Amino acid sequence: MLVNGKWTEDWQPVQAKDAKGGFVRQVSSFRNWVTPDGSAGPTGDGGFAAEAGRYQLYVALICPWASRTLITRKLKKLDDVISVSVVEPALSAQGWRFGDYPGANRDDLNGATYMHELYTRAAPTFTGRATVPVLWDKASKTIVNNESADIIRMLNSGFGALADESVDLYPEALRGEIDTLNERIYPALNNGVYRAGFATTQAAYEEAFDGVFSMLDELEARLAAGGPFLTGTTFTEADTRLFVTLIRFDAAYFGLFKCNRRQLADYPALSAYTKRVLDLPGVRETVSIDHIKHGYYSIKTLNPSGIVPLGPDLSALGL
Ligand SMILES: N[C@@H](CCC(=O)N[C@@H](CS)C(=O)NCC(=O)O)C(=O)O
Repeated sequence: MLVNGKWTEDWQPVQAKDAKGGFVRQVSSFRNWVTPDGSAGPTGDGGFAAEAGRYQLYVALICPWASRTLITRKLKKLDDVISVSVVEPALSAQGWRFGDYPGANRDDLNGATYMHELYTRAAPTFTGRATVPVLWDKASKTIVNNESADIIRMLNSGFGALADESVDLYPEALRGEIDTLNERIYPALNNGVYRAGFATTQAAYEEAFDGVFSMLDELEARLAAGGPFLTGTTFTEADTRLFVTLIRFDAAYFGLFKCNRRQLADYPALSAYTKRVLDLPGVRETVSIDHIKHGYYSIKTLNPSGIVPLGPDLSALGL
């Protein structure tokens, strides 16, 4: 991680634990918002007006949080408005790196080799982890925001007519229900798989594992009874946030993170739902099972040999 703007040690997956040995995710630190007129958003400072070509998303295709932003960019038809840069799937000793791995690219915009260089460009004495996603402002050469939950909201409504305004992923009438779903699904499932995978005690692992499968069981029942999406007929950000975890489940979390009571393939309603989301225009392009497998299985503390599994067979999803 970075300490006072200097890279200090080899990258480690877990740098913070709670009292019971549970994995604790770092809180995001850049919280400005792009708005149609550049006024300040719910947090941070103003000065980030929506403009075509002004912003770039830095992402990893292995990362579920970054993938939320990529899916939102596609669904809001912001491809020509916001550019994208993809890091290599394997975390290097200095964290995310730009390079020639297929599907990744070099950082033509800023000429950085590592993601952490962008953090120190934005904040020369930054202390913390250099995470993706990052929304970068080319005009003021700084990070607008590095919290995906914020970024998907600003891609939904901060770009006004530059985006497809007929698509609303956080509609007024469904906000209460979306917020409640997010607040339950994030700790139990989206982050729950990480808490299982990175637990350093048996008790922390078992607690996270139980939370993951109770939530999957609940969502299976919900989608079997209703649907086609979480809140009914409208696809919302709650679906984006659930999908990014489901699509990684059998390829990474079942094996590497020991979330192995059942596979996604054992849940008929959740499998059909995952395929439905994957088939929305543009979504499949945001998914790279190759990056997902290489990325997760490169985490040395969990997989010292670095061997990447050949399975599972994801042909039922068309992958
Ligand atoms: N709160 C952030 C979390 C992002 C996050 O944890 N990203 C991970 C990849 S999945 C990361 O970049 N980790 C690098 C590190 O921890 O050094 C968000 O949702 O945007």
